[in-house]
Amino acid sequence: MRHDAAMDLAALMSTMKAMSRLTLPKVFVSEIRKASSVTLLTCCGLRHFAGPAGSSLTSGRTAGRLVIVGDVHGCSAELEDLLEAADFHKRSDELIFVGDLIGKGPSPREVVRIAREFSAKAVQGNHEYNLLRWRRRGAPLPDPEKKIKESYAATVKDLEEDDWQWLEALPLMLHLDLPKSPLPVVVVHAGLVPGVPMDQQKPYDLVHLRSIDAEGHGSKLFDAGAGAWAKNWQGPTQVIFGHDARRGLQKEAFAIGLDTGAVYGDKLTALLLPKNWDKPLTSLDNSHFLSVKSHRAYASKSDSKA
Ligand SMILES: [Mn+2]
Repeated sequence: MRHDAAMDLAALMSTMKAMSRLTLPKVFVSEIRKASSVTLLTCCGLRHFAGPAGSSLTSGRTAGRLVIVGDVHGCSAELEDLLEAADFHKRSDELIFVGDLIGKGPSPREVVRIAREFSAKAVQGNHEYNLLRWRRRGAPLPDPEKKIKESYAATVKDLEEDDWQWLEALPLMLHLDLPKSPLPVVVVHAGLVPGVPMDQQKPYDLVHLRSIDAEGHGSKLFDAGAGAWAKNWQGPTQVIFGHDARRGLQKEAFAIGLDTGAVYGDKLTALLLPKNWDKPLTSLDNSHFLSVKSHRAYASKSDSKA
């Protein structure tokens, strides 16, 4: 019996090594390594080796976290780095994106594939919003008359029908399930206009807003009169958002901005929010934020304001 278990372990390690040599994204290999020994061994047909109790294979978080990721923009390598650095555990953690998963960057399909594989939730960013609107008009490709942006054309070619269906189903606003939170928490891509009821916020603002102008209206511009919308937002709903790489990480009284410019060669950032979080988000400390460095710049900040 002991001999069998040793043989099976050797076979398992060999399988793992073989899998590592495949061109699987490292996040999946990492996920496989973290899977419980029972699942791992069952899937390999090796049922009688239980694995060492309490090892890294069997220990999992009980409460779990919401891992909320800033603007990825097709940077799949950085997304894999981030999930690995977060020690993301598919069984207990939940993956959430603040939108702009695609657009500008190198691997939109890969990012959508990771999101779907991990059963992630997400809101639409301005890039998803605009692409979906463009696609709904039924414009053929290539489409010189409608002047679809070059990077959009590449993205449209890259995505498959299943990916489009997944994107089509994304909402503009997501209410997070945090049963112990004293205040509601929502995710939107860009922002909310102070003074406007939640259910009357305009879709355009939800995916484009950056600032509040001198008259108190929403603006997509960086330097409108009253500054960042998040500084002007008085709650009580707490908002997690992206879209504003120029301002980078924002930690305001009722709003947290997570776009740290991954596609521009800066960083990709996640908020690691325990599912049993029971305080205002202002109580989050640095340990709840995780960033990974981009491999390189895939776009120039001067290319576009979006
Ligand atoms: Mn955006």
